[in-house]
Amino acid sequence: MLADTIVAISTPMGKGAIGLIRLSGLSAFKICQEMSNLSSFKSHKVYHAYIIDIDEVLLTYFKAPHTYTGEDVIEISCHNNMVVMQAILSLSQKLGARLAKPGEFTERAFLNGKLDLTQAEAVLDVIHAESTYSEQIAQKQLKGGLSKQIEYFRIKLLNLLKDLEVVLDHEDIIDFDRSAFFCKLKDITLELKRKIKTGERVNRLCHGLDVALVGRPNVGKSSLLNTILDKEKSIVSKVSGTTRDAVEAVIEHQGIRINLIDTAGLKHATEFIDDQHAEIERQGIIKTNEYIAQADYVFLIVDLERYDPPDLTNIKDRDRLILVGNKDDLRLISPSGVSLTKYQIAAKVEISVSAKTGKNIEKLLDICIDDFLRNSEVSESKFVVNNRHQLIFNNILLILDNIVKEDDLVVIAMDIRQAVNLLAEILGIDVTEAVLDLIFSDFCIGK
Ligand SMILES: Nc1nc2c(ncn2[C@@H]2O[C@H](COP(=O)(O)OP(=O)(O)OP(=O)(O)O)[C@@H](O)[C@H]2O)c(=O)[nH]1
Ligand SMILES: [Mg+2]
Repeated sequence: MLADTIVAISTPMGKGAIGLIRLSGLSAFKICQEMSNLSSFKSHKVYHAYIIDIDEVLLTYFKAPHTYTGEDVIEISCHNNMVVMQAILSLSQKLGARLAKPGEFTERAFLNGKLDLTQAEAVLDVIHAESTYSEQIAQKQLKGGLSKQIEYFRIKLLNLLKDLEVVLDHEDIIDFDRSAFFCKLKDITLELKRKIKTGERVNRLCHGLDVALVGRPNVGKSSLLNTILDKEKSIVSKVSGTTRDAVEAVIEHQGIRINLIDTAGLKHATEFIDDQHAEIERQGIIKTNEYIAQADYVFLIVDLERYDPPDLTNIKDRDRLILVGNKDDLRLISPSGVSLTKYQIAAKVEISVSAKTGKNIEKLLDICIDDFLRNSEVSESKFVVNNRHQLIFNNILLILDNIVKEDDLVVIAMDIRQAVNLLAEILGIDVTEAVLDLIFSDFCIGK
């Protein structure tokens, strides 16, 4: 247990029914005795009490070590009024507590071995989750989703190291079966790579899929965005070139966040009229091409009312391309109506929709999510690989991939040991204070 006792308001600022103040540390219990009318408490019980001269409250005492931080914890549920809460906070400080830094309760949980670093990060992910999916993944990570994977690979590498050390200790009598050893190492590396890739895709899904709506002017990109959102977010008009600046919007579909970007219509080079608007339009199209390059999926929208083929020069990656024929409601009644096949564009999937009637709009959104989840490892994953993990994993893979070039068994053993240590670093073993400060500073005060 750390020597000092910390205190913080754990609920957001503002008025509300209940506010929570939390104390953790050696003196939490004593401070609570001194500021309330109660003198004895049993652990994990809630008491009706008075904080003297301040408020009528509910007090919960959690005796170490079975607490969130691993230390004695007191939670005070009072009226959620800033005057009341500040008064309790000041009184706690007068009695010996100090104000907690952001994330300090969770940092203490980590330092006291209640959570490893991937689980502490998961606490932050739960707080910041912006979709049902990302919240669920964070909960799984909190239960040890990534920790178990790391442990699995650590044991595999340690077993390999053990084999190697036996050879090193008895080099004169045991022959080293180099090919069998490298075969095992290769299998572990491949399995690790697959898991990392899955975790990275899960991370992508947690942040949301980026979907760019692109196509010729007037095909109905903005109309489609508005229909998906069920509100008039983007300006729609008969005038070609209505959208110039990208319009971004976020939706949740099947519990997953989708970041939609409505873009400026792609004009052919010959269509630019050299007036003062041309430069603005060109800028808009440069931006559109940037969105195309970055998006997870590109909805290439074409017009089914009349044939108007787009220029595909900047859409090279067909694996991310979903061909969307819009204005399906007009296709058969318009004299110039066309079918989607006439466009002859090779895309991952093609679908006819109508922004006007809403036909197939749900299906369109299902397509990209189902495609992303098609890999069952992603849909069943219980862990996420964030940027910090990714950097460490890259170093591990660099070491494992290079071992094969090494002849000296002592160096090979050292390299495997280093990979094992790096795996431990993901869990927070032997990480520097600077790394911890960086992670916990993202937390809110009181967590
Ligand atoms: N009948 C019908 N009309 C549509 C549909 N989608 C869009 N429109 C019409 O097509 C015209 C152009 O729609 P917009 O959504 O502004 O097209 P856009 O692709 O965003 O155009 P720019 O921003 O100029 O590139 C408008 O008059 C819409 O009402 C549809 O599904 N059916
Ligand atoms: Mg538009």
